Amino acid sequence: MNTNLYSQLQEAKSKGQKKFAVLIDPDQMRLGKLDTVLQNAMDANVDYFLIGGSLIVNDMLDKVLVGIRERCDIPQILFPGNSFQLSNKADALLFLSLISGRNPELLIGKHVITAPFLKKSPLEIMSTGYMLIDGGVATTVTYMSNTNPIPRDKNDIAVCTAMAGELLGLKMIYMDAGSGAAKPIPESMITAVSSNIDIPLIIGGGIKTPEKALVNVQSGADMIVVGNAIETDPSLVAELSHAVHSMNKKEALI
Ligand code: 1GP
Repeated sequence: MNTNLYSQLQEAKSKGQKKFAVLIDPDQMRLGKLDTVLQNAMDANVDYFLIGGSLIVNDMLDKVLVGIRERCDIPQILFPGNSFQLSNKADALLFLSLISGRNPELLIGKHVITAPFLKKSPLEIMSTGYMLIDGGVATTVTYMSNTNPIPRDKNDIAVCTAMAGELLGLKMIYMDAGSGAAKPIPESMITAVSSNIDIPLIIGGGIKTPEKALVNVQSGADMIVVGNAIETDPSLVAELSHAVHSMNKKEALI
């Protein structure tokens, strides 16, 4: 098990290096397609797999984690949609507090329930301030969380929310327009938030092109997450990963 992913992320951030993660929803990903995605991810030097979904309706979680582990060494980070999506077969867990919402269950309630399991677990726990941003359509996560996303033109609310998360001691901020968002998070909001916090900033939701992935890291994102677009077209992994990592090459040349 890999137990120092957070220090790797902090070090990468301090050097201006960008990370690319592929989101695998165990429900959506048929094992046949998983093979293609894994091979493409290894070929393209993908940094992490995020494993999770808002609504896992079958028991594929452990099967997918073991299937990935058998085939490759890319670290697996759980991105749980609820407190049942836990497994010690992953490397780490995004311990999410939904700080854009005002649903106490997702701010602290579920955390109390899962704490005894996590305290004993070998998973690396990464406490993360999770912020939903309006992505132009009602996404599963908005409905399931029973919260309102931050309006996409309210950069000041996003900045203050992220700053509060950092001051509360959360280790990362994940701004998400929701899986399958029609509109990804605007660059101006990414710039505003990233220039006001010192912890790693993850950006996801509705990113479909290498161009948008690149402009997001140029705007200050430290990690880009893509799910849907890769489920639809697994060959996109290479271009997306290359776009995110192209910033690292530029940094190295300076
Ligand atoms: C969703 O940020 C992730 O939580 C990824 O979104 O599936 O739209 O790429 P997509």
